[in-house]
Amino acid sequence: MALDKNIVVLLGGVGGAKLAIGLAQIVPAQRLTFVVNTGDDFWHLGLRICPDLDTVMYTLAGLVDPDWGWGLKGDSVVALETLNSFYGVDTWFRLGDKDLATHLQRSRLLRCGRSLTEATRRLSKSLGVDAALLPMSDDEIPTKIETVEFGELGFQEYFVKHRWQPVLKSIRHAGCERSSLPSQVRSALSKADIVLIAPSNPWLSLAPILAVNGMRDLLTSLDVPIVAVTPIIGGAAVKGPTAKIMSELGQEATPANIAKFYTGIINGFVNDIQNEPLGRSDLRSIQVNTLMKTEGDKRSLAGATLDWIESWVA
Ligand code: FO1
Repeated sequence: MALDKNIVVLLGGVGGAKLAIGLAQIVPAQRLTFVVNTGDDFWHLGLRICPDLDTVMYTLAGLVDPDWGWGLKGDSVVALETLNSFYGVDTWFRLGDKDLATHLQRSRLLRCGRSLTEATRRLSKSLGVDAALLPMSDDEIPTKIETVEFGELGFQEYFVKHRWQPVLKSIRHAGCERSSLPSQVRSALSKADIVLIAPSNPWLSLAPILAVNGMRDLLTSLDVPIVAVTPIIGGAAVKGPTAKIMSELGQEATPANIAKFYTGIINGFVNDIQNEPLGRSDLRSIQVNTLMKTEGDKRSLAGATLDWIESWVA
């Protein structure tokens, strides 16, 4: 099963990390590259916070908090509570005491002139992550959400502070036109035998990756399977605002609309057994269980997806 194939996965945070750990259990680490959304990143309390990179890194390192799906298991928030009680700082974004070590070290490396790619390499190696973990860009490309109630919000203000309740009007990727792909992302994609798009939110997690200058052109130039996994199961998102955003953008939450989002990029689609068939003759698709509740589910989805893709060329 795909043991000799180079696999590149494009992904966001919690949903993407579930597929990532499934893949990491069956594919040799040197064959796996994860290209992670950094549109959610922000400077906060003087620190560079990269939630999706950290979620994937902690998940692969076996350190992630199993209840939240992000942050470190067994963490506390003494520093944050002290910041609030001593100095009255607003602590709407929960930064755990242990988690702070990652943000401090990353921020230190960035301030010393290291790129985010290099800082991420050092952090992930230190935590024993053998697969390559790459930010989508070394440039800051913050996702901005235009809302009905509050006008434009920074991503984490929208997602965490307002718990993704404001009605979304549009999304922009600030500075994407001046951005570039890290050479490591270019090189990994150029050598890829298979590209997977994880079941992350297409609008919030994948659109930022596709917005990096050169990414769409690079993907469309590849002559390999590029396969997306549905984040919509039975008309709803497993977690998070995918279905809500689709409705606010005037779209029904169907797998067909997810596949449509990736038009021109994907040549395969993993649909869920609970969904209606895609009904498209121009796109290969398979229906399997995509709900990843247990470690077995994550491994099974990764395995079924790779076996299916390999059967295309068999
Ligand atoms: N998500 C929350 O819902 N509330 C938080 O306070 C929060 C803090 C946080 C700190 C570090 C980190 O790496 C992630 C954190 N997340 C939090 C998750 C994260 O902001 C979102 O899940 C993603 O950005 C969306 O993929």
